[in-house]
Amino acid sequence: MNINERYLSAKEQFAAFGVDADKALEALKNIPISMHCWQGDDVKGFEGATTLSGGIQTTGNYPGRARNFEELKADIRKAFSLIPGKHRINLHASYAVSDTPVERDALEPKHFAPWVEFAKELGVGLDFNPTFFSHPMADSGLTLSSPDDEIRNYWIRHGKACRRIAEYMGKELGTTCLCNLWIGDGLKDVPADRLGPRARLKASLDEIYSEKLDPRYIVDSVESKVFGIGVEAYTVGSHEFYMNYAAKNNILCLLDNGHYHPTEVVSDKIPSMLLFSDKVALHVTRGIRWDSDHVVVLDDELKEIAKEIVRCDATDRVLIGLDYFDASINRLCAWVVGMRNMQKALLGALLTPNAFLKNMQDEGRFSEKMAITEEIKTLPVGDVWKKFCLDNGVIADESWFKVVEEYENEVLLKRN
Ligand code: RNT
Ligand code: ZN
Repeated sequence: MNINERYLSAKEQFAAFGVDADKALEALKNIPISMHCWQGDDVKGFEGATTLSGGIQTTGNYPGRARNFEELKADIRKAFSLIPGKHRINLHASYAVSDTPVERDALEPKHFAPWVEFAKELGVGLDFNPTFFSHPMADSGLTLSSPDDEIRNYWIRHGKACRRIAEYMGKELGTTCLCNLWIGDGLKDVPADRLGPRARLKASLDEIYSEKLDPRYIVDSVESKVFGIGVEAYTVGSHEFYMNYAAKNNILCLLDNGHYHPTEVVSDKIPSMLLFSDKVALHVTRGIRWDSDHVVVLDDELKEIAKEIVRCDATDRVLIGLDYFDASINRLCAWVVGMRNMQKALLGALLTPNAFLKNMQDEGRFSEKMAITEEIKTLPVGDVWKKFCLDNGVIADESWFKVVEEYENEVLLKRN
């Protein structure tokens, strides 16, 4: 049987549960995922940084890392050719394109004009992040919460500059740019003062967000964390801190599913957040022990996150982005695996008879709900996925890896 025939057979099996597979394919096409540029170069950026600091770390030295704008663009282009549908690119301020070094507090839209041009060429949107790490002014481990006025003010100016850049990107590309703020601020050992740094962070954020920008072009979010590498005892920007800050200031919370306690899940947070705010943003990742940034695989929590997005009828209210960095494997492979997995999880959710199962829950038919939930786990989602790839002009099966391999041999290995 070819892909189309298998699809027709799968479609019948889903129809038996009241699910329309054609509709699922149409819906999936309209869910953009923001692909993080930083997987392409181990979060190094274009400022000549040799090490990554600020509570995060990449490990591995797989050959072929993108060393500059041209190489990163080429790699992104190649990765997109293996990912079905139209997506977005997520940038960090450390990826400014300039012949001469620019201080982070002096960044301007013009330093991102080449990225905007690239996004236009690909027909994709851009998202943005100020970069509060890998910088001498962040060496103390404290930025927006620093007791040092000079340091704090430097980073406040950086935050402001980045919001203007995000607004510019949104305006140029005609699609709202998510400007997400994450800082690694924290302490290695148990603090003597937990309140002070948080009070300073709050005041810094108030200044950064005091400038009113056009909501058609920029939407702001803040990202919390439970702990980071080297800041194990205390993180200034904790979940409670930012959830309250976001609610009171009408900005978005960004939930990174590598940033919570191991049994605390983001899937369960999504419906709660959606009851209180119009939108919520995600960094989809995979935490393993102390690391929060492994490549996204199709595991149970990813499926559960996707189910909540779909069941809450919130595919346009949850802004999905990926966030991980693995330097021990082919970096394009890491992108393609993560992006395709996010899409597979969404497809699985779209093919789930959600209304039917919800009804059983409401009617207390829990045995039947369990029986059906378990049976539908083996329905042929893969056949529908292949049809999606075929319809969107990308390789449907695992042979996409051959393309990555070929690119590795012809391009990446020649970089060193
Ligand atoms: C770090 C945060 C943050 C970064 C990126 C590079 O723990 O998840 O989002 O990964 O901004
Ligand atoms: Zn993140």
